Amino acid sequence: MSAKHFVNDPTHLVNSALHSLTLTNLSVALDVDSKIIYRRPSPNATPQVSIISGGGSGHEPSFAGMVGQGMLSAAVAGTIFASPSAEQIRTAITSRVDTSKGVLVTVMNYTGDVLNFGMAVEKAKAAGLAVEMVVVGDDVGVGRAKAGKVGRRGIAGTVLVHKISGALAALGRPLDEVASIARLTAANLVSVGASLEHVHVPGRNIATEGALEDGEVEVGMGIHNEPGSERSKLELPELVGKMLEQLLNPTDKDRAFVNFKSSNETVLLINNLGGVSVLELGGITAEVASQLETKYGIRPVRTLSGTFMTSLNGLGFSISLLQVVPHKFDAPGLVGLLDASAEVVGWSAPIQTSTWEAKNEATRTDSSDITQEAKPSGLKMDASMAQSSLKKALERVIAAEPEVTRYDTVVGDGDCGIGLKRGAEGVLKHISEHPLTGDVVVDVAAIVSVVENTMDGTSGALYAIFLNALVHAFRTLGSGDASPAVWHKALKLSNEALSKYTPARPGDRTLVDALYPFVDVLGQTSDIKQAAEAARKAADETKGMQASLGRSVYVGGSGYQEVPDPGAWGLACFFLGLTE
Ligand SMILES: *[C@@H]1O[C@H](CO)[C@@H](O)[C@H](O)[C@H]1NC(C)=O
Ligand SMILES: *[C@@H]1O[C@H](CO)[C@@H](O)[C@H](O)[C@H]1NC(C)=O
Ligand SMILES: CC(=O)N[C@H]1CO[C@H](CO)[C@@H](O)[C@@H]1O
Repeated sequence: MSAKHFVNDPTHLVNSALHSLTLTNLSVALDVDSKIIYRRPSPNATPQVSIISGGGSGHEPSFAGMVGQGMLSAAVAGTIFASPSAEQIRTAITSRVDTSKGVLVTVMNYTGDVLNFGMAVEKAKAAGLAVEMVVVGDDVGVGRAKAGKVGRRGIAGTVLVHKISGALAALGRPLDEVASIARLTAANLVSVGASLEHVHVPGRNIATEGALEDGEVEVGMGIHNEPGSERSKLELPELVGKMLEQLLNPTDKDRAFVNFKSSNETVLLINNLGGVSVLELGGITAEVASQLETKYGIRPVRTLSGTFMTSLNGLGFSISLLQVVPHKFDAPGLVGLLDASAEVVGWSAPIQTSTWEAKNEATRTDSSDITQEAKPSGLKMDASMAQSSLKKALERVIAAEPEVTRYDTVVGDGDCGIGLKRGAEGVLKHISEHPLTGDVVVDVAAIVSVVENTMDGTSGALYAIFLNALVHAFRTLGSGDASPAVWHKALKLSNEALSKYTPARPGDRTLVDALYPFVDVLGQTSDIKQAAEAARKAADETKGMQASLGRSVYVGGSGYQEVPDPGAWGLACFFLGLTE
């Protein structure tokens, strides 16, 4: 359990979080004293049934984050994990929403919430308002026998009740219909959670009793650390298997709260309890979907995955399944109401009905890749001479591996030599199987893809960018003989291209220290021998240079004074090999 928080005063935390909703501007306002988030009145709004929900804080974005067009009209917040008072709720019902078409109060099945919301509803009714209350208990985590009088609790599936009833209310339907659709949704809904840890409430002492052991998962744990049905060490597939069994097994006398029929559509909601990475939630969603299909033949008509109802930063998730059933009101079906637009921060279901219904399963399988096939350029070099020079240069890089590795062990992480060797071996193999053609563009382009596939890390990317730029440069230089002057021009253009992607310049102790002098001297002398010698000298002079970029920056000590930069040295070896 992590007891580290940015805000440790729970009162300030709840109040400021509620305030934040008015900053992100959801056309909502905050009643500070009663901790109510409500939709701002708007003179042109058509009256609709108002929907109020709420409960303890710590479940964000439920409930305050669900207030806005298409969902809740107001949410009442208690302190963390504690019901709001009946007086706060009464204020919300009687004076923070439009009561002209009636009010639906939806609450989750917790003793304190049911009592306080119930008391407020009775008071409002006594005062003559049309109010209905719906209690949601979607959790199947604790079976009938064990739950006894406590009954089923409400968890993340409740959000679907809010969404569907909110959409019907937004269509202007009357209170009895809105309440009835909320009950219909709740009656066809099951959820179950699982967590790896209890959560810590900011400002409270850490309770160590009851903590889960490493690797243990509590199946059916509630959103306030309530115990579930069992604790065990389970891998995700087994865990999901167990959870789906609790949701779907029609012969489980202790559960089987909804009889899912194969003829009915199903909505799947995967909810993050607050502390699961988005990446892991994706992995969980995929596992759930796969088991639903293979074991139960269920392909959900909608799959929603995200953070809808948390338990603070709970390291867990819940699975909810809604059986889609028909209703008799003059409005879209449950799925249509689910898809209807809503302007609230807490609801995230960005996919539109038309996209879902298109069921587009097309993929791109076209494997032709224009970057792999270079067209001949007419820029020529002597193929057999180029082949033998390149072969020698690559062999020299391979031979230099122990030396480069030693330098990199002193000033880097030791992998530079191996990386260069892997690239050189790859190119060597390629040109022995596909000898150079003598067309500069075709030959360099062929090497680029080998380099891209064999070299990784920063230097792999630098070489790949440089060589791609070289192909491009040659292509712009027309046809004819690839003289040293043409090579110089192309190399110079490639240096410029490379410099757009790396700030490395001579003096920074990188491979650029060997590259620039080679290109410059080739331009001045048209003599590759002198150019290679200049690269060797410059690489040697990196001894003693302080690295401001690249591999050596993070390595301390004085090693940089004794050895050259391994990347520069490796490249110099290549140039020297060309001239052998
Ligand atoms: C809520 O809990 C009570 C017991 O407190 C139980 O009798 C009832 O069936 C539960 N309601 C729902 C909707 O699950
Ligand atoms: C789905 O289930 C309900 C009740 O279990 C049933 O009335 C309905 O006809 C079923 N089929 C469809 C397609 O909704
Ligand atoms: C942050 C932000 O956009 N706030 C705006 C919210 O809406 C009110 C009016 O409804 C503006 O005055 C705020 O600037």
